[in-house]
Amino acid sequence: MVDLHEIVAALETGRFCLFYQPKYSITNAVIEGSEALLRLIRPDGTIVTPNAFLGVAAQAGLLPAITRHLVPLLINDMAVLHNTRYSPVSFNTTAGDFADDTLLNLLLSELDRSGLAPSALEVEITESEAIASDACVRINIERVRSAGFGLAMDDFGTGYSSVDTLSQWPFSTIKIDQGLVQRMLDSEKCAHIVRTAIRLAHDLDIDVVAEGVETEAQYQFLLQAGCTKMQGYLISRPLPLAELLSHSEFTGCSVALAVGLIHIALMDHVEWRRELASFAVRTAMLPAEAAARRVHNYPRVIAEQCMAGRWFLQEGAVFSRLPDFSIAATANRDAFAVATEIIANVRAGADMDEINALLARLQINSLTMMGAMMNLENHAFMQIYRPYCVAQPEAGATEHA
Ligand code: G
Ligand code: MN
Repeated sequence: MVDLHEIVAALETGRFCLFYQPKYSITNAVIEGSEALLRLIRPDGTIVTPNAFLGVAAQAGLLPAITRHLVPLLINDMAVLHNTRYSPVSFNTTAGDFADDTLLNLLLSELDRSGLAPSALEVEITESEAIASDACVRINIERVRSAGFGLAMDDFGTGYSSVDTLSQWPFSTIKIDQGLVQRMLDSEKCAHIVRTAIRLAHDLDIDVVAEGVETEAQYQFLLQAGCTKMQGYLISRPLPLAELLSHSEFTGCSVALAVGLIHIALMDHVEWRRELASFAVRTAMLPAEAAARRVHNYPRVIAEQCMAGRWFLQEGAVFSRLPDFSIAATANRDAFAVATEIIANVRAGADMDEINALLARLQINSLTMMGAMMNLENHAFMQIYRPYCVAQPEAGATEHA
């Protein structure tokens, strides 16, 4: 362990430094960004990780001093990483670092001095104490976002990094705690929690990063659950800056495909259809001339704004040569066209029979869309699992040189 004397000495002699761990985009199959991680280098060259000293430093009230000490190092490194695949860089803070505006102002002035854009930096916040309700913290954290920095909730699922904090602060990313990731294949409960966290992020339209991914099996799970980014020893350990830059292209994962996003899009569609049907039935029961028929709280009806619609235009475009892709995209647009018709008819005073006929048409489009998406999912599974069959001979098979 590290004692207080050594921590103070490290601050004075500049023996704290930052290592960088790459983040991997599961959907784009490339490294996208990195996380800066604190390390203490002892005079004999041994590297000490934060769990050996953060407890002592926190008790002595030294965390804000350490965070501030790191900012100039961070910004210098960020200038080196600028325009590489390791940018944007995430920087770890605690909610306590934002009890006043010292850190925020330091980040802003150092960044300004460097000429880097705020979007090159993501501030990660761990909530180790329940200070989410502190007004100063809230104001400073809102300023982090309005300044243009990314804002990530670290260790989602543990401690005070809770769903309630997520509802109150303007996070742009959640990072799923590595403990959950490491238990998810052995515990059905953890698996549900991880899958739900991923869906929650998609529903809130924010990024989701799984931390501590160590095995190909964990990667497979995350890929299929619709997780978009990950970090962990499977990709790379945290590395000193120079080693990071000479780090060769990562080739560990079998295939990266946007298959998990098909599932997310299907869930989104089912929910959208339910909302629309519920709205249509409830409203069609009102008198034809009721003013409530014309209030503007309709479910969204723009095909390109739903998750499937966005998937067709973005990650799913790799499937565009398959017939099921156009079947699904057309049926999705048709479903939205019927939805628009339903809303117009409800406004115009349509009765239950007319609405039921339209809902039946909507259902045909929905089922066509979902069936074609499921075919694309099966196709993706074949692409995912084929490399394993080719690469791994059956048990007992002998190989001859
Ligand atoms: O608090 P946070 O979740 O940012 O923790 C990051 C720490 O986890 C770092 O100190 C890093 O060294 C460690 N770490 C990063 N990737 C892995 C991993 O795949 N497995 C384990 N066990 N630890 C990891
Ligand atoms: Mn972190």
